[in-house]
Amino acid sequence: MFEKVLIANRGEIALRIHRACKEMGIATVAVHSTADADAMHVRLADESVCIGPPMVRESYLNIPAILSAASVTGADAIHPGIGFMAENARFAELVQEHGFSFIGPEPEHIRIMGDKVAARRAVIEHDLPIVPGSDGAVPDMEAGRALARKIGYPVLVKAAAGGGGKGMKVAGDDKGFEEAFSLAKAEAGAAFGNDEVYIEKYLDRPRHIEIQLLGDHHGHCVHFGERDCSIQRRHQKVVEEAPSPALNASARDRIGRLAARVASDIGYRGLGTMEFLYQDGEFYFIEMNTRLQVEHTISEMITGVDLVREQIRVASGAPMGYAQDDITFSGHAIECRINAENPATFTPRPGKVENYHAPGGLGVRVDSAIYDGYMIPPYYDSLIAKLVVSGKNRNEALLRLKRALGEFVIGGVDTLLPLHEKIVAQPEFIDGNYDIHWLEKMLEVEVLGKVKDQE
Ligand code: MV4
Repeated sequence: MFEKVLIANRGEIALRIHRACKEMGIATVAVHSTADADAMHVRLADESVCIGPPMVRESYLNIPAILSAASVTGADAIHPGIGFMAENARFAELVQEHGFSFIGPEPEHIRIMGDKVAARRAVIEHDLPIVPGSDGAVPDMEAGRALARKIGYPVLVKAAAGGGGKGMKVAGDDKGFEEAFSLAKAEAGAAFGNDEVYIEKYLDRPRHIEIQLLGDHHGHCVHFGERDCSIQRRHQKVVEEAPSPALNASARDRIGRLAARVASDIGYRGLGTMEFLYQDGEFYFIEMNTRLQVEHTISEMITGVDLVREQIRVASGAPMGYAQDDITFSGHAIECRINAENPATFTPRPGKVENYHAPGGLGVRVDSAIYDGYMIPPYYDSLIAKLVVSGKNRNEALLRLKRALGEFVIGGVDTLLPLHEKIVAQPEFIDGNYDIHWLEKMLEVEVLGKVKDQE
């Protein structure tokens, strides 16, 4: 097992990883920018190294500075956390070439899954259901249009280097296709320096359901069930829950085992998540994330497994030591992402936190690195806390969520807390009856209501 881990991240996720390390008897090294000198992840770590100025290019994305910090502190492994270096295959390679363990998958798997065309090809060979679409990248407009007709409109043109919705355009007919194809290609080229695009049949009202996976270095893969991440705005998740209100135990078991089998077939190691769209009772693979995810917490609450601990264990080469049937599911969990943003416009609102009071009690977990008097810097992600509730069943989790939101006080800055209070009061949310467009529609109706009030 590792003796010292360098955590190449900040905020609540750096703290989350630090906590797992401490419980495993592993010393931690924090890295930080000059803007984060007073951050909680720096205070709690055993050692810390300043790696550069506030801008992420010069600090949290500064590979030589991070590797030097690992070297001077004598760390034997690097955990990339979420974002920043987590899905950078070249970083993973460099970490290994410098003699450290990378707490994540093999660089090869990061590379394959980062290319959405290669990802589709990799899983289709192993009989995972995918959205009907092109076999590979679409070479030109004519080939694309012919294929779009064959698949049947509407279709989506997606960037091979994409994910997160960038360079994605819907086409409803031949004329729309020409525009969508050129726009998607131009956007992809500008955003990723790679203008390869592919085509999929457009699903109009799916749910986003993802399967949490873990593979060890001995060919063994298991799943930890699904998370429903349909409640999002502009590709930013806002609320996640596990299990999905849309699945029954047999559907869960079927897709979970299938995903774990495919992960094992491709030799996947570490934590990973397969994303599916789910519509009319069918699953369609879209992408795989090769990292720990923000919403891993809800899978932990319904399985009782510390996923970060397991991720570190398998990265050290330890065999998993348990089988799929040893993972049992009980109860229900919901996570609310609390961002320091205006709850109507979603504009980031950095500033000083005042009157901070976190909720507590049975079934309530808050993962956060903020504290009373903390200055939220303007340079980084606006996620400042995750409120995670669990209960014996969905109704109990919902009641706890309402109660906990009522207790939560974060003064001095705008946060999404008022938005979450609105969401939990919506009948469709209470009934679990929502798809990926539901939150954006709810917000539209609200704005229209306000305009009417002014008239
Ligand atoms: C789709 C889709 C409908 N049909 N693919 C958005 C980002 C990327 N991860 C995949 N995305 C989508 N792919 C087909 N064939 C709709 C979306 C989509 C979406 C997916 C998951 C969660 C939120 C979303 C919001 C808008 C669109």
